[in-house]
Amino acid sequence: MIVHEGNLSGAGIRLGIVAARFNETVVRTLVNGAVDVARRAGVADDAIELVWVPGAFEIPVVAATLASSGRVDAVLCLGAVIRGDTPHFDYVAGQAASGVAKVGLDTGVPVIFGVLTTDTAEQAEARAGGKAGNKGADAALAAIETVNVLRSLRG
Ligand code: INI
Repeated sequence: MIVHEGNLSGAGIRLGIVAARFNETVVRTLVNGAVDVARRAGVADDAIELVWVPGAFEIPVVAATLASSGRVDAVLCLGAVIRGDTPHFDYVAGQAASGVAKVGLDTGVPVIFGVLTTDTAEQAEARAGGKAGNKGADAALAAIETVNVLRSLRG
């Protein structure tokens, strides 16, 4: 049996991060969690490129530009869409999710969905360094594992 699994070594991996400024306090915590885990996994400091965008709706177009630049091996998309804040929650969250998925499929570069979609600010805070962990840190690990499993598959 041939089994491919990606390891969690970040050495030699270049990461792009697209972060949405909306709900900035929460998103900065996701960014810090992602950068901290990436560095501890061996990603070099100068191999991380961070781009801020206004809101989650703008993430896909910027993720597409980064993914097709040839400068990064994976793109982490970080944001927080909170239902209580907006009547157009479903549009913003839905477009962010489907746009991010499309960029990954169109470019072949792993694009990780680290956008919180929650009913309340408290739920978002719990997932950004609170009781429910840090989804930015989880996104960084998912990026590294996916890059490594793709390298194994692509030879
Ligand atoms: N953007 C977010 O990232 N999170 C939100 O909760 C949010 N709310 O509540 O509206 C939000 N809206 C802005 C949106 O992403 C775009 O920036 C805006 O519509 C301009 O295109």
